[in-house]
Amino acid sequence: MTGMQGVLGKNDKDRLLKLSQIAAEIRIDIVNTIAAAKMGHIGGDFSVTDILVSLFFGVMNYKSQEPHWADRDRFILSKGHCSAALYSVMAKAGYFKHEQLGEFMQPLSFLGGHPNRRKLAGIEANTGPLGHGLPIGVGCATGAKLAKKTCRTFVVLGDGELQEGSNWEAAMYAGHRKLENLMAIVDRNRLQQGAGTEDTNALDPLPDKWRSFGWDAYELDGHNFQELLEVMDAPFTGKPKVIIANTIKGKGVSFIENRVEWHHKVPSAEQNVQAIKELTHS
Ligand SMILES: Cc1ncc(C[n+]2csc(CCOP(=O)(O)OP(=O)(O)O)c2C)c(N)n1
Repeated sequence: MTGMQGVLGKNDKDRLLKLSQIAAEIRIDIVNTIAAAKMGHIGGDFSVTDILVSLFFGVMNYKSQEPHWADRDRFILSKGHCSAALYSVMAKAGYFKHEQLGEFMQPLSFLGGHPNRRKLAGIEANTGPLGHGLPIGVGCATGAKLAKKTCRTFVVLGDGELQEGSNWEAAMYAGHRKLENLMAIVDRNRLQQGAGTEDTNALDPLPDKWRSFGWDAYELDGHNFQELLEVMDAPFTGKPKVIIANTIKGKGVSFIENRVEWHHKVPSAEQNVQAIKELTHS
């Protein structure tokens, strides 16, 4: 399967509806995947789902049956603890069989708690230690630019993750090199592990910080597919681009939304049933 962009008319109703249907299915897959493993990061998986769905089913060029295709867009999930969301999206995109999601976090599985490029073709970078994805993405984008390739690099970051200084070294260099083929998307759910970002080490005003590093910065609703696609799909601007995507940690399930303890809490059997009920009727 290739990226689905262009399959539906750009920004038309059907296309947006299709993306929200896919996102609902992905969230159900995440619940089932984490239930089977009894481990995972459900809050951050749900906040980032619509961003990942937009990229994989609306924007990026790739061939899931030919994951090393030279001209593919590069994708890095820097907040690698949300691998259950990435694997659910990759299964739906055809990188591996849907039933293999049941192997999530089993001993020696190719679907480890954090993405591993040596275990799953299509993963571009091993992530999990926060603060590594953007520097690697800068390397990918620099390489593509030097090789005069048209492929783009997309990096998804957590907002808590931005407290790692390595991000700002990478941002500074990307601005300096005018890496217009690089896009960072910040999953701005305002929670990190155990606390709010603004109580821990405040990030606001976040778009201004990126602009001062030479980036074009956009702030939008990270659960609105139309807003996401419009910015993600816009032509190159001569600068790297960042989307501050305002999201809700746990989006889609009432008792998980915006609750800090759900960073990596695992639902009970009854909570699973309730979660799937809510996601099915959303
Ligand atoms: C360098 C490093 N320090 C600490 C951790 C442990 N850790 C995993 S997730 C997380 C919170 C990250 O918060 P955020 O980036 O906002 O992710 P989200 O809320 O979207 O899940 C922490 C501290 C880590 N993975 N890497």
